[in-house]
Amino acid sequence: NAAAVVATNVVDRAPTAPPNKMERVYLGLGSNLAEPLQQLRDALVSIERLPGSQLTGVSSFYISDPLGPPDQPRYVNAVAALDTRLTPLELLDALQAIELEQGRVRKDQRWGPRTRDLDILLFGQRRLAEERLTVPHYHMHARAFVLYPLAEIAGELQLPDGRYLRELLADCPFEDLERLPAQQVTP
Ligand code: ROI
Repeated sequence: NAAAVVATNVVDRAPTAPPNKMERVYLGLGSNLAEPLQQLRDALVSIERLPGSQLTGVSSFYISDPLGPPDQPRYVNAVAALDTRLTPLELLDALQAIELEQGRVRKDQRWGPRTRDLDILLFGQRRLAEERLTVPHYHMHARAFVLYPLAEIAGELQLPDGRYLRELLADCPFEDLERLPAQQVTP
């Protein structure tokens, strides 16, 4: 259980330590196996329950052609906004636990199909280059299935490198994307 794992880490901090400040995080969600729509809905319910965190926005869901090997199903993609006091690595641990909740198996094939993929796209205005985590996500700048849903919930966004989301969108055609009607996300 992801929330329990993170809750333990949070409790382990010295009781006198001040809480981390809230930061706005954007998450990319993707799935192309085992009922992708339901995968995303379930992942959002788990994300909503993360300790020290509040889910503040979810984009529409989009159907997208696979980037990578074409012999795989189309994806469902979405972007969520999360306000969190978790550190980047605490959040990464929690997201990886949520990926595994439904039994995700990490496939050998690079860029192969996945049941549930949760990426940290942006973490406040931070730039991180750690072994386990690169932020901003290194492929987000040119992927329609990231940028268009992101624009729905954060149209005015400016990236840590100073570029505006709307500039990236201008160079990124809305091709191969199909926006689905608004989703109901309930536990
Ligand atoms: N392609 C699409 N359309 N959506 C994804 O979320 C996605 N995720 C991936 C790869 C395999 C690169 N391709 C994708 O990890």
